[in-house]
Amino acid sequence: MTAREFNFDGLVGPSHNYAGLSFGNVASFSNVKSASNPKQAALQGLAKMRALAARGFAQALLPPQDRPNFRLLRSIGYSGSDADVLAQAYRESPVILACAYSASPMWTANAATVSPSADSGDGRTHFTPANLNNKLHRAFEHAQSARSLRAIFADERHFAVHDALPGTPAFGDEGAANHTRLCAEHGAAAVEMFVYGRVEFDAAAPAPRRYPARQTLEASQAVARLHGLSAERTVYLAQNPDVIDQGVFHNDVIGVGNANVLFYHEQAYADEAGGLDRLRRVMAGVGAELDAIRVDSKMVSVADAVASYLFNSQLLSKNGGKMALVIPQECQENQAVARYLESLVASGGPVDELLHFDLRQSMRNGGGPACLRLRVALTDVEAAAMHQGVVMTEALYHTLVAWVETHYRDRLEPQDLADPALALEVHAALDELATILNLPGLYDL
Ligand code: SUG
Repeated sequence: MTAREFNFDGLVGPSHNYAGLSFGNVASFSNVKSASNPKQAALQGLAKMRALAARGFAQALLPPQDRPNFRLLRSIGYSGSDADVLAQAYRESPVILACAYSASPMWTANAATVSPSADSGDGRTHFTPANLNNKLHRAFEHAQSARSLRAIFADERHFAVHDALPGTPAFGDEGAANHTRLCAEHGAAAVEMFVYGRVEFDAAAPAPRRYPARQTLEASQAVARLHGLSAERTVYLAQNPDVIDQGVFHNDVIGVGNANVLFYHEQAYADEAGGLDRLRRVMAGVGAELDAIRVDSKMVSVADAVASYLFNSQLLSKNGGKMALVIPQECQENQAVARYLESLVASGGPVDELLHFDLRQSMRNGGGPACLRLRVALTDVEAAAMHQGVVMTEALYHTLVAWVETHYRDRLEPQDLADPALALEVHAALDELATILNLPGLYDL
């Protein structure tokens, strides 16, 4: 069966801000409380979507989420009118107000784990929204993620959207950021590779000391079970805890896979040789041969990988068999990484083109090109069965640019989150967006 990989990019929401909420994510911590520019952030994301769609890659979007989360604020005791709730929360716990306002659903690699129909037990595409329970500001995303995915992938003959795993540390789940498919081509059965940072019920398993491991083995196994994956085609690899402690809070900060290619840093996994060996053997079972592009520390240090987001790139299959690497412009500003990329393209290997984008607004919160997209491989029949209003076209791009220009601020500072007008602006923007995307029941506004 042939299939195309759709990238569902997160449309950046109107309250994109820098609140330093993600301990273990170096960029988020370094830019705490600086002014953000939501308008520019949304336009940067849209420019990437438009350019990739124009190149013929299958491109769609996932909508932003309603903010602030008044349910969260009221559930912890703030009361009165919406304006009262905002004023009290800002006075007493501005960081919790920032959590309620975070536009973090823009990083849709964390929205869910996806298993296409070629891999799943019942021949449907399965989605498990990630509970993201390691961080308060992300732990309530899954409700709207499930709602959005169910609205887009409503046809139950083709799609199954599960509930998120229980929101408890044993099942810490960060979605597709720690998951990749390795296969001969997108429509073929694949090896699904899950990377975890710790094991809840094995105290002897490797775990980081300084920063949290957000993904557990138990969560990855539960997702594989829910999706009906075959045990022979599923591989679980432990992340190297030392790189988590250097700011690699998701595996997609240090490795990316596409088709039969795994592009990764030598320090990414706790047991590199054993892991690759297992992948090679299991991939042989699906008729695919692993093409491992290994970057060693002498070429690019872990610090340079984290600063440039070299591995948070998108590897996209082009017609003709070669791949393009979608990178943030920070990769070209880092000398070691820029030098490495030149050699990569010149090597005659699978990557023959670099596509770079200015995603600075997202990067300042630790979100590169790969964080901004959720991959969903779909057959033509499945692609026709999903909701079409979210597929990126030139017309939708222009409509959304006009919508952003109308509704988004170009500067947001921490104190602006207390302004009741901002909440009304977000509501008005999302109300109109639901109409633009032809998803009338999308929000419970
Ligand atoms: O979860 N940053 C996000 C970045 C997510 C990147 N995603 C992937 N690697 N797939 C996170 O750490 C920062 C929010 C703030 O500090 O305001 C934040 O949530």
